[in-house]
Amino acid sequence: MKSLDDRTQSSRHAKQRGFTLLEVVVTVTILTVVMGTLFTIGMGISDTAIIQNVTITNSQQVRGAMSQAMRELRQASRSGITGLPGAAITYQIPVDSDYNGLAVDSNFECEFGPNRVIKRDVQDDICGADINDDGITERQLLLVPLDAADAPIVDQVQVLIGNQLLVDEDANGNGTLDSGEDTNGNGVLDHGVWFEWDGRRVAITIQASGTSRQGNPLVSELTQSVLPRNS
Ligand SMILES: [Ca+2]
Ligand SMILES: [Ca+2]
Ligand SMILES: [Ca+2]
Ligand SMILES: [Ca+2]
Repeated sequence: MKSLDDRTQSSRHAKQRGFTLLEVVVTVTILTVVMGTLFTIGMGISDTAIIQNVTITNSQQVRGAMSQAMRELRQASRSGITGLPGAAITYQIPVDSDYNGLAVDSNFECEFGPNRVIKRDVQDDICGADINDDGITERQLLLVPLDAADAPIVDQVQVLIGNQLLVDEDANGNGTLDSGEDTNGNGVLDHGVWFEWDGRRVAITIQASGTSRQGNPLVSELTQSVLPRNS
């Protein structure tokens, strides 16, 4: 026969076991909720970090490319600029053609070198696709110096945007926004790179793009205008 103490102890053990089970259930429930919340917050922070990284990278690429394009076109002779409005610009910059130590001739006229082109690395009537042979075409912006015969000098090609240039939305090349062409959903026909006259200045637009984890397009865009020489 159990003593009073034994019964009390046994009852306490039973209570302890029951309470432990209840604790486990409650703990598991709380942990599930907490883990779910932390996971959601974590995903949110991670998404924000990805968006920030892509946006920062895009805008750095755009600003770098813009700075190089502006530096080139600020030196360019206005009369030699062709291709506007368009996705490629051809121009000449001063060189010392007669080797007198200055980019002017004996009459103090500016001496300009052969044509140079800023363009997407795709095939056109200037050169074939992937002229710098790095496997990247559509999403790369290049500065291509040409020789006196207008042939590209491949080993002098400069990469302005490595692999983030927004793909030209005008897939059918008709100059208008057609069904299915608005890849970034902004209702505007975007070209990735575009040059046009803004009075006597050249307006340059460069757009870089990346994607969020959900595949949404993230585009950084910059438009600046530059006054060429003799304007
Ligand atoms: Ca000279
Ligand atoms: Ca390339
Ligand atoms: Ca179109
Ligand atoms: Ca668009």
